[in-house]
Amino acid sequence: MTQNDQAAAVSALARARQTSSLNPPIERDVPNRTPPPRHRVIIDTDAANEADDQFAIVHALLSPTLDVRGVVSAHFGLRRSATSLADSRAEIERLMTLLGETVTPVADGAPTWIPDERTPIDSEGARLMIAEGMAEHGPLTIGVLGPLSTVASALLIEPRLVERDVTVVWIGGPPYDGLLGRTGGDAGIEFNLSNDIAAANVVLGSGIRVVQVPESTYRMCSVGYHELREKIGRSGPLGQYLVQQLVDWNDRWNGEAIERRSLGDSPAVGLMLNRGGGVLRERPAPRFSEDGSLADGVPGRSVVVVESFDTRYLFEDMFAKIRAFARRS
Ligand SMILES: [Ca+2]
Repeated sequence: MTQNDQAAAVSALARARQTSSLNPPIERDVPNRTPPPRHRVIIDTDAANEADDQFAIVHALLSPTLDVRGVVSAHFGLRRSATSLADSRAEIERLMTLLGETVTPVADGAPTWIPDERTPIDSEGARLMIAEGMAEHGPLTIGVLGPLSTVASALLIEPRLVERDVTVVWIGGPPYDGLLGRTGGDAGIEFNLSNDIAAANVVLGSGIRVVQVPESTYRMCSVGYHELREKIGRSGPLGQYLVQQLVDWNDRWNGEAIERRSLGDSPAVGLMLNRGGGVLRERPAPRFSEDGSLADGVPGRSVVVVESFDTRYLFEDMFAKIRAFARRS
């Protein structure tokens, strides 16, 4: 067989494979007749808890393929503030002002943790989640950057949400498989979990689709002061605010010299923009014990755990959008 004969045989084989029953055309092989709809999302955020929610909120609101149906304020317990829900609301509104954003609804979520696993706290934010989740408008993703109090309340008020095409992306929970937490456990329960363990058990046991970004993954999102200043430090009032509030937070709360922070809430927005950017593993959904440790969950329930995320894409996309916003402002 000559080289030409070999090439022809390989080409014929490739064509045969493409048209065989093993590789038939699928829905995606048909060209778009109309532009695909934007992704419907809700951001649920304890925005004033520290300095990373701000970046995720801004990233979502500057992303043209995301249809942000609302931003819901969340509490962050009592450890750093007695008015955490109001603090989060004020921080969201500060960002909305910097963005010149007047259309996206802002709603208060649950002001504290739920009393137990059967008792919701009604709120404007829970009602927004129910209305959007029950609407006949296609998939909805709720990105939760703090405790699960409001989502759990929405599920307890309207259990039919689990039958809808709703995905909860949650930033929180301890590492799996014996991996150590941030300080090897000295810091206590993972922060977002600690602010409502009952709510986490409600949501993971409910049957709603959950994509979880545990601490071992969200810690891998650090940015340094120098990088932030180079990338967005001169990007108008919004860029300046994002950098300065992060430095200020570290100065106020960090007990050791530091020049970086993990933007750990950002993977939730990354997963909305690029689900394929995560390394995912489906595993049985756990329950969380009172001390925050992992225990066996409801049989048959599963959770998709994000084990790593494409942070090069995530942060370059965010920086570019903030710079572009500054140029057109
Ligand atoms: Ca947060």
